[in-house]
Amino acid sequence: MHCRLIGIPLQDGASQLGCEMGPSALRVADLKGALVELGHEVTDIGNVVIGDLPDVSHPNPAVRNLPQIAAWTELLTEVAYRESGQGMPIFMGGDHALSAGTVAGVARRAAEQGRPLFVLWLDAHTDFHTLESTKSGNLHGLPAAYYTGQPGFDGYLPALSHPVDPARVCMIGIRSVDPAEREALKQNSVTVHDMRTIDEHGVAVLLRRFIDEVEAANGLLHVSLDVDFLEPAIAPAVGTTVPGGATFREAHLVMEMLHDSGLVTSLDLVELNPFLDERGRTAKLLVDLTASLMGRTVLDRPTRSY
Ligand SMILES: [Mn+2]
Repeated sequence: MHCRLIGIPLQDGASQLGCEMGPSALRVADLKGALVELGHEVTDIGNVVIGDLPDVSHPNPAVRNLPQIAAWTELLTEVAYRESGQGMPIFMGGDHALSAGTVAGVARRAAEQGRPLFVLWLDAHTDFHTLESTKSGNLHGLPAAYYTGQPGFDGYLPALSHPVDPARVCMIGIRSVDPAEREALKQNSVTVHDMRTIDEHGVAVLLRRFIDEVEAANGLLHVSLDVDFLEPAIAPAVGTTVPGGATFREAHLVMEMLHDSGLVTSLDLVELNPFLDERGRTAKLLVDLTASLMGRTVLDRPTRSY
């Protein structure tokens, strides 16, 4: 596999500063080395940066940093489209607002190949707010609504050429949903597995179902991994911790199953805030999880005939 590492020092979508250091922390934790060790070819294209900001504002006074997020979304849509034609892009965030652009870009690539795009959203939150519904005004809470083509973004964020069918989005790890999001999710057919569902069924059963769907449709699979998907005790470096997250074992199982499926074509690593980390342990965990996704296993499991 040819991996393309893309640094996205975006922090304007989050309430706390620090995510702009995310790409640096992932480099220091040697994401590239971990992938090379697995036999992948790796190109780090460096960080991308936005230029001039558009003159745009929204009537909802809570909305923060809209011109910045509009500029990032436009840039990242182009970057994701371009890089997904070169190999497997790994987007090193940066806060989760970046997925508005990365998913839009890989969706354009998928459409060009005549294949449906599926999105696996590993997160504590559904990030399904619109510009009208957000109360915090932090635009990292909107990307899933944007890339599935929910109303209210026209004239504020770049026009979406290829919205993702909400029925092809699966969210796992959810444990914090605002009422407005709950309503919007109900009206769309997004699959949402909260932590209770994971406890009752086990994450493997839920993920297997989704992987089978992607495979049956000959789809491309984009994985968006938010640090707050994980239990805060093992991944403290995030500004939006919610107790009760995925354990170390659950997270690695998800990544190993995704690797076995051979379906993943692009990856976001988002919300890493190194300012909140403890001696780099969250950055190192993200590198290890990415390595699991890209083929690292503890032991080979040969099939025995006896
Ligand atoms: Mn998120």
